[in-house]
Amino acid sequence: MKTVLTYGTFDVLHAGHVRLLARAKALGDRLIVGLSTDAFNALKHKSSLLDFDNRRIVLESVRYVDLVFAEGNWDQKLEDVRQYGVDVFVMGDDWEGKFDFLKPECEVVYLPRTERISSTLIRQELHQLEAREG
Ligand code: C2G
Repeated sequence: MKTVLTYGTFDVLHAGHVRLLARAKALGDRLIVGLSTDAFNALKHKSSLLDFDNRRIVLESVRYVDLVFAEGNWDQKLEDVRQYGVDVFVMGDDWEGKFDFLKPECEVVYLPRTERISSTLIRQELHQLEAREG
């Protein structure tokens, strides 16, 4: 049973997220995801439109995802890797190199991000839509 692990905020789930999750799952037999809590997002200076429970329900519905747990801080990854018996750690390549400290514990894979889609873009579009429609 090859276990793959990834982390993220996964706000307003879009094709970029799903493609990351699909490619991550394809690297093993089960994919577990550390979902950033709202408090941790504040630490990441990242606000999300949807709160943790909403983001968790949506993420758990994705066919590639086998388990979702809370990511509450920057320092839990090593423990998570050990606790879940992780074989492969996956992140988008905007994180290239940032998690190489996990290499003694598991394979570390950075995958190309999907271009021209992001939660930030979606939010901008929403704001413009509101401005136009008033
Ligand atoms: N992603 C992608 N393509 C996009 C947008 C996101 O491949 N167009 C990937 C990111 O590279 C990341 C995952 O989807 O691997 C989740 O993206 P975010 O929700 O933005 O996650 P992030 O805020 O980067 O959180 O401790 C790690 C952090 O929790 C990562």
